[in-house]
Amino acid sequence: MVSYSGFDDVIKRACDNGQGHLFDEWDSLAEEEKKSLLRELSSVDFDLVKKLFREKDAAVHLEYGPAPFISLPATDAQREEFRLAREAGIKAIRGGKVAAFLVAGGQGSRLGFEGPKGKFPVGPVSGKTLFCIHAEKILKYSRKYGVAIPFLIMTSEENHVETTAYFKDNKNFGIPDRDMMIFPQNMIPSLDAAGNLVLKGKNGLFRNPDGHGGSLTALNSSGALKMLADRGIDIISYFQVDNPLVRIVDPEFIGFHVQKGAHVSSKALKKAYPEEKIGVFVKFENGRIGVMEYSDLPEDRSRQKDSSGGLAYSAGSIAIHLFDRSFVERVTAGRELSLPFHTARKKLKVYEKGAMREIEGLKFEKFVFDALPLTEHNVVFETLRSEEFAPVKNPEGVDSVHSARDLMVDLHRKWLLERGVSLGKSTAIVEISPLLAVEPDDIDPSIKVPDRDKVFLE
Ligand code: UD2
Repeated sequence: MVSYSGFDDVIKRACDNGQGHLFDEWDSLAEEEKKSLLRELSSVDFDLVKKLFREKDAAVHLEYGPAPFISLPATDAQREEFRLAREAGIKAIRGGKVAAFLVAGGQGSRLGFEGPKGKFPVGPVSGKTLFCIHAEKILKYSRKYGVAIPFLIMTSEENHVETTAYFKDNKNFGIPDRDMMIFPQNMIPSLDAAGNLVLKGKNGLFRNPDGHGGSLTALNSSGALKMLADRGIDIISYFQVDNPLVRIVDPEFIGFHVQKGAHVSSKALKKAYPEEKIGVFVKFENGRIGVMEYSDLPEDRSRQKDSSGGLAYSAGSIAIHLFDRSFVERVTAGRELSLPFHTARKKLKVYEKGAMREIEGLKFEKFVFDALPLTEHNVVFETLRSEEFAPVKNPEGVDSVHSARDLMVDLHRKWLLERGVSLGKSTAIVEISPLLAVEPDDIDPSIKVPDRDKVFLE
């Protein structure tokens, strides 16, 4: 067995747990490389690694059916209910009860883009990045409601430095430093098909971010929960980096959450077609609400019809949630939050026997929506796809940057028409800056749209 002063117990623990192969190249490592590998190994929880491998194919056994949800208002009585919810929501926002929380631990690799996905330019005319659009919306909400709204961002080891530098270089897009907090999530070892730890290079373990389910633990360990408690903030508005249409601070949604005393509230939209790559809201046999990821929903269920001929599992999750701070405190108190790990079988580029090679490997991630069944106080709230969902996932085609830009332009043109503003050229590509409007009411009806093919209103 190899030896290194101060780290022999780490080396022994790794070998005792069947990971001696990690030291195959030991003699060729420089001092710093040895130390770096040992430091990483010292933080590995070998019991967890064994459990991950043992339970890699574990499935949920609870029976479930479609979840109920609050539909878009269709009657006068429902419109009145929404009006009251809006009032309650505005009261909570103005009272300083809301913070925005962006999960941005993922990279833009699926888009063929190096670096944090938030740096991807998506503004159809302005070329503003996803990060910029999110930050400017938050600034606009702050100004509109006359209150500071903290902006929390979860990154991962892969993009923390670059994300932090990007916000610093851009002066947080106008958000004061005291209202910004950027913190990384945990990393978790990836394994080969036989359950062994693998190396990403000579001196580093192959690890991946622990999934957006790690965000609740990271809120706690980063000190963010404490900061929110100190500021009297009760509601954490959670959203993903890839959706430029997200209403980050939505008075009606927040109003229902508050009025119904919910611990977790989630937005849903009608699934466009059975194979659409979004999870669906379900109600488990124990009465709890959850999300079944699209890849876990059996095909017959994804196609199942309800009595009116629509999809039975129609309420799709677009990964927008409100978490009560005290709920997050409760579920993350003490031990590690016990959300299940989901296994993804992926090709990994690993360092093995002196060379880089591609292997079939296992990556493990927690999903934030697995926290929904940890409470019986949930609200699922329907929203309109055209007003709130333009995911940027692929370089081309469905859910691509092109479809997202088109959806932004469609919505902004609709807002102008709703306010009675003439569009100038009827075919104009119009983009409205978040600093001008986050909803149609923010638009001054006397605004003049220049007679051009491409217009950016700010
Ligand atoms: C997610 C949902 C899907 C649907 C869809 C809507 C899952 C498993 N699926 O699909 O049901 O709601 O979004 O667009 O969530 N992230 C981290 N750390 C991680 C992993 C992800 O911060 O370790 C962030 C990532 O930066 C992104 C978000 O989580 O903002 C979603 O990740 P994704 O793009 O992998 O999720 P996707 O598109 O498979």
